[in-house]
Amino acid sequence: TPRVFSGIQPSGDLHLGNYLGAIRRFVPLQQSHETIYCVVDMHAITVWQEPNQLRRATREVAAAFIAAGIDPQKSIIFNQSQVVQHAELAWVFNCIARMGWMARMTQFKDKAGKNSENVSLGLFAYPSLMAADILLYKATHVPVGDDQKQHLELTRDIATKFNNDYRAAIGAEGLEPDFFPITEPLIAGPATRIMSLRDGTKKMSKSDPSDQSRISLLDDADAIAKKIKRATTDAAELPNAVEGLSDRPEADNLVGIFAALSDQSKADVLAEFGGQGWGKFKPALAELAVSVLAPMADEMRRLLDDLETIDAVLRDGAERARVIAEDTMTEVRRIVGFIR
Ligand code: AQP
Repeated sequence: TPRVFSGIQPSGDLHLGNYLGAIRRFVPLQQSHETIYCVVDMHAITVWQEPNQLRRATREVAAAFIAAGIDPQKSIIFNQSQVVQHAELAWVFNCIARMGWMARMTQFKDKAGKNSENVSLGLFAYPSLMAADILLYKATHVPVGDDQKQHLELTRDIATKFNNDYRAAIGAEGLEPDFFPITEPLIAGPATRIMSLRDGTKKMSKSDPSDQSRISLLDDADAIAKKIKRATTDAAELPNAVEGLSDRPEADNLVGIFAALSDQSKADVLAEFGGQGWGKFKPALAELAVSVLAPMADEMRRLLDDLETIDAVLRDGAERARVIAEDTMTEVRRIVGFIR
């Protein structure tokens, strides 16, 4: 059966980009795939996280999954650190991946900035842990936003090199020669890369210091409306066709958000709003965003009122994940030559 894995870091306030680029797309996959959705807390600590904040954010991501429509019975929902096999496989992959591959990762370069001597070793090794997350479950498909495309390619490189390096051992153990699958990214739709509301050339991000740059999933209706009203735009009217968005990143972003939230194409949105000014479009976008996000925020708050239930979902998910993870690790230990 095709199996889907994806993860979200509990590294700050979840935002509209995380929702449209990832979480929302997780929901329909439950019908066609076996689905595993992970709160990747071990990834989050690659940059400093205050422990209480990490706990809060971990439960918040789990609540967002459920509020968005992920069924904890049908899907496996858990936090990464409860399944120690992630760390174990990541170590093996640290010994498969090459320094040069890691050094080419644009997310590392962006996050490390000029000061790469003083970032954690974990931040450098991040994609190797991500490959372990995915391949531990032999996932065939990974729904992610566009920013994760390069990390997915690295996951494929790691799987290929592992399968090649250990070809003889894999055969000797009587296992499939394509031991790890070559995972396909699922990156599609009008919202693969939502941009900052303040700067149409920067992606909307949890770690942007400006709260005005993002719509958080727990923002109230008032905050959402204000942020959209203040969003940076040019002065021109909305174009009549998609081509007219090509060198207007802020306009392109807001039209893309409208399209994604209303399940339409950008062309459909422009058929309705082309030729009109921002004074018409922004209130309509705010109303639409509130109509989608407010019920979800209410449900998240309700779930976060009962931490025991959230923690039980994570614990139950971890138990189910561990069964699959341990099967894979048992084979990996044999392949690599670790004695048990
Ligand atoms: N702006 C975005 N547009 C579309 N998709 C996005 N994703 C993130 N930002 C956007 C997708 O959300 C999923 C979870 O991402 P993550 O938790 O691994 O964090 P990230 O990709 O590093 O981005 P963030 O949210 O900005 O976090 P920080 O600031 O902590 O790095 C992924 O599928 C991602 O593609």
